[in-house]
Amino acid sequence: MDKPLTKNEQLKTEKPDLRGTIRETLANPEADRFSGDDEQFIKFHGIYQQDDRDKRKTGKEYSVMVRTRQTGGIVPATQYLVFDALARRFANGTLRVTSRQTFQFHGVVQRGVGPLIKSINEALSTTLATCGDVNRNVTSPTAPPTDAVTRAVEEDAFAVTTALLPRATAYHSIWVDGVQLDLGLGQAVAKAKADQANPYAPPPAEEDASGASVDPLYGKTYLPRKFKTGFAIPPNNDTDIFTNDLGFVAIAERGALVGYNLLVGGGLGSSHGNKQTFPRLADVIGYLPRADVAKVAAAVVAIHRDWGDRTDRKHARIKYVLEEKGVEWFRARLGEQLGSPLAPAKPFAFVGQGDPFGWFAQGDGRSYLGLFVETGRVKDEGEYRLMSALRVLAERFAPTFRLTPSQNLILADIRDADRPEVERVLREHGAARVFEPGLVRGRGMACPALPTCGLALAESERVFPRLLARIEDAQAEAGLAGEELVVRMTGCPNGCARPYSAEIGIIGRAPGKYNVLLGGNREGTRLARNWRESVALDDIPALLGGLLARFARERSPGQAFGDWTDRASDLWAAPAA
Ligand code: SRM
Ligand code: SF4
Repeated sequence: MDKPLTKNEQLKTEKPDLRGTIRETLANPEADRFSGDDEQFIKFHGIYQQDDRDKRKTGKEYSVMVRTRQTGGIVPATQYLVFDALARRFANGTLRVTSRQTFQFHGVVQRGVGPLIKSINEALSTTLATCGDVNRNVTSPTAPPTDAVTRAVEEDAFAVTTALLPRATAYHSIWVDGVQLDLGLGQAVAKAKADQANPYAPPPAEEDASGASVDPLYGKTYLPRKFKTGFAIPPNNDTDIFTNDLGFVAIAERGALVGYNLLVGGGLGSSHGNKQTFPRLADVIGYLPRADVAKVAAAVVAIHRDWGDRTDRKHARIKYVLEEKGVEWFRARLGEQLGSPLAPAKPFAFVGQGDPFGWFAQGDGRSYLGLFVETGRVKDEGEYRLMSALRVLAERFAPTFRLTPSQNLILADIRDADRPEVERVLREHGAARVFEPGLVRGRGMACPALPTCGLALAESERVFPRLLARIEDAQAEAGLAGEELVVRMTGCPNGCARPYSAEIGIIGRAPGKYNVLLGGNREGTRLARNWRESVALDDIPALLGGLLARFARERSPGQAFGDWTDRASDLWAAPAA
């Protein structure tokens, strides 16, 4: 007998416009939450219903998380100022830089969600399809486009964003047309609007014979599951391109972008104890000329739409289609979609990943500044007032904000002459730590986990800085101070801070207990594997300290920790326990 469709599939089939009763809930001053089916619909609009897990013992306190869309992490200063004001007015006073180059607002109260989303749209960003069974934010290298190849890749990232944006009309009628703008923000929003063209203007909806609006790519039931797209420019793999469902690796000839190698089938989410689920790196499918990038992106999405598993959400990502049907099968389906097969892939190689820190000349009388943002959280806390400092910098110097895929920040397009003043503002706000994090903290990532994430099994963001400091100490004791080490932590095996593509991955299993993964590499081309299971948080530094000391003694010249652990066969002799 055929397996039944998942509940989410039934919902999408019954109510393809994804409106539910969202508008009614917004209009009801008594409602403190979205409920029932609306909890699923709001995800397509970039919203997650959450509750503060620290307070559960005394009753659930609801709020929502809202995620924006920022292709390539680009945020104009005027738009940033609107986000800053919104975070302070309607959310918890912080902005979270995510591992996919977007901003998240946490703790948004019910009465604030309407004006917040309306203002984000008025400031020419959007929250449309930043969650849900659709293509999410398109990632792209973060350094400002100071050369022709980077500029061209950035353009293509926007072209693919537009090609893969759903054309659902509900979003705009609910959040943009149906909501009153918060008047206090009128001036800031007007400035943001005047500053740029709208990069996320929805493509026009199409109608079927009955006059109902249909989405030509997603149809009525969208995708079986989330879908993620990224771009990378070798030799830097800062977007961790092999972890995406769909990846484009730039191929340049004589300083010009000529096309892309296509990667399909990456994804990291898995569930403890469920062998049907696993992290996977993408396969290299072939080469396409630059002009075909949007067409090929839509064709890959269509294959996921038609072949992904709609009977089991844990098995519904395109990575399982690739794993089970194989690369040759995929190439043949893609050839059918496009009318001809792709050419063979061209050679490419990555040498590392990670963000630039400090000042860099753009070559046009302007500079960019790479800033370390601890666990991606832009906030004011005690003497450390990064949130206020960034507001002052946005107002005075109007830099372009570029969010990185490692949860850091680049301030670009700053006049060379303004460098000292920019530095002074940051130092005056107690934010000196943003300048030189070193190659352990600067490469580290942690997901939000508790108290906001409903899926967290253990802490992550809140314990990560202290844990990393202790790992740094252990590294120094082993005589390795200052060496690069990629450590990433998550509160569950979903993999939001990409621990499976780190040299050391630390993954929550239960409160205070973590699996430790080793063997990934800095290039992001090899997955880390489970080394020890259910280790107490406090025991992790000593466990890693022993390994680092051995690594310092035994490694070959220049060998990286991840490469050493991958090859030290005795480390893997005993089963993970
Ligand atoms: Fe994620 C679900 C946070 C990047 C795999 N992710 C969630 C939710 C929404 C929890 C939920 O469903 O209720 C988390 C919200 C927590 C909170 O309080 O903010 C959440 N994911 C994040 C962010 C904010 C982590 C971060 O440290 O920055 C990232 C937002 C990205 C963005 O701006 O779009 C984020 N999530 C990722 C990544 C990394 C990436 O895409 O590069 C992954 C692994 C790659 C992948 O998709 O396979 C990832 N998130 C997941 C999964 C597992 C999906 C799967 O195939 O099994 C879930 C759970 C789910 O979808 O059911 C999830
Ligand atoms: Fe939540 Fe797990 Fe993602 Fe962390 S990895 S944000 S705990 S879903």
